[in-house]
Amino acid sequence: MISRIDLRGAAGRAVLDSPAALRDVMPRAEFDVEAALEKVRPICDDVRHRGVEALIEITERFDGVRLTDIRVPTEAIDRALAELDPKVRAALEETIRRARIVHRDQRRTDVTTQVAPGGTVTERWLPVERVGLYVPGGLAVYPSSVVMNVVPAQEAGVTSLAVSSPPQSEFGGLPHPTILAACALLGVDEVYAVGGAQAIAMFAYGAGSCDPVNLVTGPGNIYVASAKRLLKGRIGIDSEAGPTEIAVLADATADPVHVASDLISQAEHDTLAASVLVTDSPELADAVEAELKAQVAATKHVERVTTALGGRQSGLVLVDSVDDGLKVVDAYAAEHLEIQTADASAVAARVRNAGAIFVGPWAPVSLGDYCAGSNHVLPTGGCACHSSGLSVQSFLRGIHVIDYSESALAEVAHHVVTLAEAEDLPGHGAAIKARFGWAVPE
Ligand code: HSO
Ligand code: ZN
Repeated sequence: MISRIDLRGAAGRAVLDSPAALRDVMPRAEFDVEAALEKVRPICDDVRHRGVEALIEITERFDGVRLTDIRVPTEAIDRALAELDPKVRAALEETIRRARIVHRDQRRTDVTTQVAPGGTVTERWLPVERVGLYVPGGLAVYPSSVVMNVVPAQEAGVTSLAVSSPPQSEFGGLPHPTILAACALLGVDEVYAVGGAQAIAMFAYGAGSCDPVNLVTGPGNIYVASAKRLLKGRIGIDSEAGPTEIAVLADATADPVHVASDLISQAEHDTLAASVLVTDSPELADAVEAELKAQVAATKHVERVTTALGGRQSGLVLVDSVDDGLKVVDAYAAEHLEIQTADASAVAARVRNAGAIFVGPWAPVSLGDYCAGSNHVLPTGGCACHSSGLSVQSFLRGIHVIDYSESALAEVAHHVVTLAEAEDLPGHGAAIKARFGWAVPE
């Protein structure tokens, strides 16, 4: 059911030595955000022009719920917390506690650099003023994702924070109660019962009681990703999150039972989820394949997992050595990368591209999804080559503050004028000369 890619021997070497060939050979899901734009554009335009009225109509069409108000009443949020299973509450509180201590340490301090006597540049860090956090519904009702979005925003100092999540008919047209309960635990009381592309448009343009936001974060389906692409610029976005991915780099020391269960753990999210094992041990590959068969048969979401593991995005990749395996995982740039090899820390230290790295047998991705303290909103689709997961930094802006005295400007004035002339922009030079009686100080 899971395909194999053999990169051993001379033929494999040719692929491994060419980053482009390696990228082509690695499995990846089709996630065509561009193709969804045509469906999403009229929805966003409608919300822009007709606001709440459009939101109510679109929500009725897509979610089968006729909203009386887009905003979730405070009493409903409080009730969801009161009715939350105490065990789930305790687990969420621990998730929040751990996420807070990690994200608090990510805060930035302003840095002032003395460039010359009397001349300084300061990078001043300020939180984004207003943020919209999207929380999906449907297959993916994840209160843990509420924590992963809200905690870094709060630790960054964001003071205006709204959450939106689709209404569910079986919960009286409100977002899922565990989502509301998580909001209550985090002290978020501005929640909207709006989902999909229309929620992103509501955040971008504002509608009714929802003021426009500056930044939208949070995962979602292809329509949410597409709306983020469309509205980027008007709003900031975190990323266009695609289906989840796990890559495991393992050698003969890895336990096939653990490797198989970790591969299944992420395949459980989505039929498009990717589970990739990279190993230099054919014996491990065989044992993992056998384990997958046994464990998949017993797993709850058997159809979803079977489709994900059998999809072109998943596979077992055979290499000659862990060094070659590192080339493969770097080319793949997985959202989650587990290192299950001898001396896992040393191998992990050599990885260049991954959203998050899970080191050794006791740090499975499931731990990071919930209780490691790290963030689980991570770059997918190879974006780990250029992007990071959600963190406090995602909610900050660094403003450069330039403060020069007269003598500090005088010292460098002739260089500014020279460069302005070289770029045929004499007006730039004139702005300097005007300050010194039109004679540039030598
Ligand atoms: N693995 C998902 C996050 C998640 N897992 C939420 C469970 N709940 C993407 O990182
Ligand atoms: Zn997960």
